[in-house]
Amino acid sequence: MKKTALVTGILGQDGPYLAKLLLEKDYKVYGLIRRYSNPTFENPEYLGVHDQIEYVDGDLTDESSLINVVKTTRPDEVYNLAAQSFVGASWQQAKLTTEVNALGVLSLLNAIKFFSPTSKFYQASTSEMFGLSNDDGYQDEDTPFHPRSPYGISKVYAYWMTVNFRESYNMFTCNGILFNHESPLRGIQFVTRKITDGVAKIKLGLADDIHLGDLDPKRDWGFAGDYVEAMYLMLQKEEPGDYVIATGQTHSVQDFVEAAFTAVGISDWKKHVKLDPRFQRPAEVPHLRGRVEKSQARLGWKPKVTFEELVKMMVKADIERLEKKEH
Ligand code: F7E
Repeated sequence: MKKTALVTGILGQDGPYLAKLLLEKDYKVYGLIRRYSNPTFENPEYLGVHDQIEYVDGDLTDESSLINVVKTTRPDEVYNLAAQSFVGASWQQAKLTTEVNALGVLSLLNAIKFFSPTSKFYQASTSEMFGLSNDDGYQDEDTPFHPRSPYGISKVYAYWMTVNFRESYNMFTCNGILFNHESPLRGIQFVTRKITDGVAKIKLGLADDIHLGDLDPKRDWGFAGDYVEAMYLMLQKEEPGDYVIATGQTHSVQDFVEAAFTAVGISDWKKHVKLDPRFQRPAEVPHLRGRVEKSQARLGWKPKVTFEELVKMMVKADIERLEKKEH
């Protein structure tokens, strides 16, 4: 019998990468989608997995829809990747962010508990939960949380609810505490894609500059395609657990900018970058860097794509996209 997986957030960045991995392992993949008037399947199409996913209707803010989906699919594994995931928007839409990212997880866990209690559950937790907690400059599974945004706060709730269902009901639930992970499928409002799309446009003569909020924040950036493997590995373990997934290296936004301009042979990046207060956040997370000893030792997981390779991959994909559009 084929293994089955239900993936929420199937139209985002990670969903299609995870679906590709699971399909290669011969899973049947159900992808949860919200009722859009105009759904865009661009990301699953980009990875060539659109036709192999069975889409099911449901919304994290509607518990009855989740019950219906869990009851009818009874998946072996549930990967909850759906979220209002843009930190910057979470101040303006704090309640929506909480309803989707926090209460939505409670509803999904309840649906599993009552209608498919043996399903293994993966929760997309995040380094944004650490926020200001820097310890010795690294964060790991034991670092205390100090979230800095409504987004980070909503994810702390979901993290603990995931732990609590494990401890209270003996369910197989895991948190993957993923640090920033990027790819050509990254949404355009996130800083990496904003930069690579901007650099591609400047290179092709379609724009003059990129407006950014801040060049100083440091992030531990990895490749989304590598990170979905860690999600899968967590659910294959004998025992459930919580794992930090990161590269262990940190770079500033400015480092990313420089690398992206270098990738297209432009050395004078300062001419093209404007600081714009509209993109600053009310409270910033200054520095993130994950310590990955636990996931390397217990999952045997290691990132493969380096920072430089990631930047080049994204710039190249954006140039190709724009060239395709032009012709
Ligand atoms: O910002 C700074 C910004 O929006 C990165 C999400 O996947 O990763 C992501 O959250 C940094 C921040 O991602 C601009 O202030 C400067 O310090 O790409 P981002 P994020 O907020 O780190 C975590 C792990 C998640 O869980 C989230 O869902 O870049 N920054 N200037 C800017 N950021 C944006 N977006 N735009 C700017 O102009």
